[in-house]
Amino acid sequence: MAAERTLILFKPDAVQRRLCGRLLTRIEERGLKIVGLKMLQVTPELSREHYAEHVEKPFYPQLEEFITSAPVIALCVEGPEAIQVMRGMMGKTNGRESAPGTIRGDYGVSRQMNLIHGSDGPEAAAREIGIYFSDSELFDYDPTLAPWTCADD
Ligand code: IDP
Repeated sequence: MAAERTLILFKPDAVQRRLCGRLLTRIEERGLKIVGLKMLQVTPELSREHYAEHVEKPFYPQLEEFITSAPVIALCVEGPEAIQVMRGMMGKTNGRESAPGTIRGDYGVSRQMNLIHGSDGPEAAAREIGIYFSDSELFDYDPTLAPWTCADD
């Protein structure tokens, strides 16, 4: 199975609540590979670029206020079907509707402050990785654990 990349953000609530270590551990323990990672402050301009599809929606001003309220941690995560695997780990948008065992279902009850962003498809992943990472900030290295995490693929 070909490896796929996805853009993940640990949102300001995850940073403020000191949950980033737990979220990173979940991703690593699942067997996914971190190929890029950095902390940054999202600006209003970056927020509008990232959330272009939501800019006209009534909740956008609140979303921009939230996502710019503290730094985020951006990750590029790689693995077989990484986009869907991460969406499954994240759970539904609204923490109250998200199943126990998912990140949003285990750590939140908010629709807006839902801890984590993950690209929702291949086109979004390519676009979002390009927004947050330059080529030199993404790393190719030997996946030495791959025979132990996805040998049947
Ligand atoms: P997703 O993050 O689960 O893919 P999207 O619909 O793409 O969900 O929404 C982007 C982000 O906007 C959500 O993660 C959440 O933080 C925020 N959001 C979505 N819908 C609402 C809403 O109705 N009220 C407030 N914030 C919302």
